[in-house]
Amino acid sequence: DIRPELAGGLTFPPGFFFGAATAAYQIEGAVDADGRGPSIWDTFSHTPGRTFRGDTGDVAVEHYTRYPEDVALMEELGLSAYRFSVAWPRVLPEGGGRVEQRGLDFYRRLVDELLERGVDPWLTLYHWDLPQALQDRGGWTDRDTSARFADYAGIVHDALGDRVRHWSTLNEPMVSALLGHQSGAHAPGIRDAVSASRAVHHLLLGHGLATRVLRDKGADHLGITLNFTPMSPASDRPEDLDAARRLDGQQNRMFLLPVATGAYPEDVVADLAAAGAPLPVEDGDLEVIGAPLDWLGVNYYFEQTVRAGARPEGMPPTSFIGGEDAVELDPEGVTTTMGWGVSPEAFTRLLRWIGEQAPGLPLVITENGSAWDDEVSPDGAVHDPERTDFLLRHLAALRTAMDDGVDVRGYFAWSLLDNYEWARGYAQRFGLVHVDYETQRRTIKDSGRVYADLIRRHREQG
Ligand code: GBH
Repeated sequence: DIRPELAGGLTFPPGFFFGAATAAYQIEGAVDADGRGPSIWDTFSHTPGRTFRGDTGDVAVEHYTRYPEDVALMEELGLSAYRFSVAWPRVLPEGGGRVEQRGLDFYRRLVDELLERGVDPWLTLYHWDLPQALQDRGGWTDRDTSARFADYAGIVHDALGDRVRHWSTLNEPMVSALLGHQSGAHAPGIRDAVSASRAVHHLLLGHGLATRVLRDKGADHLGITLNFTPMSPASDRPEDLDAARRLDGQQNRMFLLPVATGAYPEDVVADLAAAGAPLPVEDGDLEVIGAPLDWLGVNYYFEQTVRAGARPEGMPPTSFIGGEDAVELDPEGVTTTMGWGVSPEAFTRLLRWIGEQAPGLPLVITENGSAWDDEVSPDGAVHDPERTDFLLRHLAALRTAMDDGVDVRGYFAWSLLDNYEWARGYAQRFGLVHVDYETQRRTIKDSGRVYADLIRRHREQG
């Protein structure tokens, strides 16, 4: 059910901002343009069997050349802000060493276009596209990659720091580390607990080292983006409670607590050590990782219920270290085409919890959205009542958390455009704007129009 009455009654405090988000490999295409080097996602997506139908980001939605049109769409939607990522292999095709000026120039053109149209750029340095040259030397399992990331951060800041104020180091290190190295569902497609736990720590260390570099260069609005999946036990049997504790530890607490408090949760440290995959922490690392931030990015999609027990045959491998004896239950009720449940109430609860864990740290919703089977109808529009419903209910849930005192500054919808949904390819459409993959034609969906109305009303009230 669409809820125009909900949209009408939904108001946000003055200063609150609305935007939309994307990521480089999901939209840019042009993988060989202007000296770009290969990333682990080029390698992975071109490896048979790794992605749905073998889909790759080679072409994606051609944002690399169509960015002026895409920025015009942002203006049409009335977005105040746009969250995008910089592709490391465009800037440093070999991961380090030689800087590719043409890669930096692309982002400079994009940012200038945004500023001209009154859209505030929010830059993410790493959204999963590690240069393949660094993977060849161990990637995130190698401690040196953290230092290489900090070098890269400094180079991008030198090029764009005069015009971009909001900086995020990493997008969802949980996914890079655990889907990349434990379940192998994402690039680099490794399935090894020791590699996974090393990747966790080296990503966070990379975040901390980059934070240091950016601070030295004067960055004053610096954050990180984490994904959160609230975990509940299927029952209050001790085994189920413990499974939920362990998975919550690795999904949520293992990333939030070190950046917010400078310490890993003790139970998680013990779980990983018991699994033979201890976090490779060295003296002083946590001080680096826990350096103060100006904001925390929160990505939320769904909640999960978990029970103890052997994973049934045919179930995808676990993303969790030592998680072979835990099973995620199928969601109840409506599911998106990703197979994900819809639970705005869990969003409210999550935000309250983060507010308690990280007091004083302003939050920004850096991603929230849903995938549905959208198509352009004969009237030329894209009718997506499910997405509108999802959007409005999550905004209302967010508003409830804010009423409870949680300090949230802005909201980015995932995503601006339909795009390359990683291992799920082009079959999953998350956009507020529909893309016809044959013609690259963009069509604002009904949900995009509802969002635009809400933003317009917010502006008029503010
Ligand atoms: C985000 O990831 C990404 O940042 C974005 O690029 C992507 O397009 C978007 O969401 C939509 O997928 O850990 O194996 O139990 C969302 C990542 C997916 C992380 C589900 C937690 C739980 C599965 N989330 N995942 S698992």
